[in-house]
Amino acid sequence: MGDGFGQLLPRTPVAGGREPGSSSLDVEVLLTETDRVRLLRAEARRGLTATPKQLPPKWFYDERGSALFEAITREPEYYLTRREREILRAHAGDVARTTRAATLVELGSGSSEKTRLLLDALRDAGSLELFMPFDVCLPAVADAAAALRRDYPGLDIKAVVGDFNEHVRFLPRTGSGGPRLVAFLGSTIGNFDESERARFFAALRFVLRPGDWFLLGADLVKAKRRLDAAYNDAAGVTVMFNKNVLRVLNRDLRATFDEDLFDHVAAYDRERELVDIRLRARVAHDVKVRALGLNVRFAAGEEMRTEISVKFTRAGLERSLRAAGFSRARFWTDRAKDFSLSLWQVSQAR
Ligand code: AVJ
Repeated sequence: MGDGFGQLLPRTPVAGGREPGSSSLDVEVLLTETDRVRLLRAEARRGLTATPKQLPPKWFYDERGSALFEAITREPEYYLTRREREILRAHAGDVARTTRAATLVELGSGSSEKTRLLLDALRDAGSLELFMPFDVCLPAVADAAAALRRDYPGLDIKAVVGDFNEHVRFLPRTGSGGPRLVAFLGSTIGNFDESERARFFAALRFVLRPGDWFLLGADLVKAKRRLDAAYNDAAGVTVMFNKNVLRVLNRDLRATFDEDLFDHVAAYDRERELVDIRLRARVAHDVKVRALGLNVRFAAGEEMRTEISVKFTRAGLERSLRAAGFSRARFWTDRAKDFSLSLWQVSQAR
């Protein structure tokens, strides 16, 4: 991994070679391994000494966690990804023709698999020059970029490893200065609480210019039974995903978490319109976090929050995006109205 802020790693060799000059592939590391561990240390200390205990969800996503999340998206109960793909299949062409984007930035891109629908549409519209996948997980972005490079020769791909909360301000502009489209798909926005969400939209609005666009994938409020099932899949992949954060702490902070002493707990809270995801200690026990010199005491039944997954309504989304200075261009759902994809413009009146 990289070792300097903003360092440009050498071009990643791609199996099968590359045709010189056909396209370029770089991974820009805004969050180095050193930065990542420093941030993990600070956030783990804060979360494990707080009452109630909590850990931010971005720490699920090491290489194993990213793969486990991909596996969740294939589980029958986890409808989100399939619904979003249905909407993209139907409307990627509308997005491309409406925005005529020259740059596509994808925040929290992971495997960038659904993004191909957008890339295909933008390529057909003839406007796309640069694709920038942006994720906290270096292996995930590097692999995604390498795969895309093979399939989209001629497209510039600049992969960025960063924490999008902190690094949204580094959005690039192509030489031609054409419109930028920032895509934030998969309802990752659901991991933010109300104030984090407001801050994120405001920061994004601040870096966008008139003529730029924001495409948001957001899961919608629905029956509790379906939401509970989506976050408690029968195969137990979500359990492994949730507990993966403990492995990350064990490896990177030399902690002594025992996965078997915790249960996965996920339930939709109708009042707050979010799925609350936790790890509950089965018995009273202590965990050492050696890198922090910390002894963490868990009571029997004590719950530590590892994630929230907020569910949205159209009205709620419009309220928070308008408040941040966006105006709505389009709002789509799948046929079952489970999931939303919406396209926003920077408001002119400011
Ligand atoms: C990647 C944040 C959208 O909230 O549905 C899936 C993560 N957590 N199952 C979600 C997740 C448990 C997912 N997001």
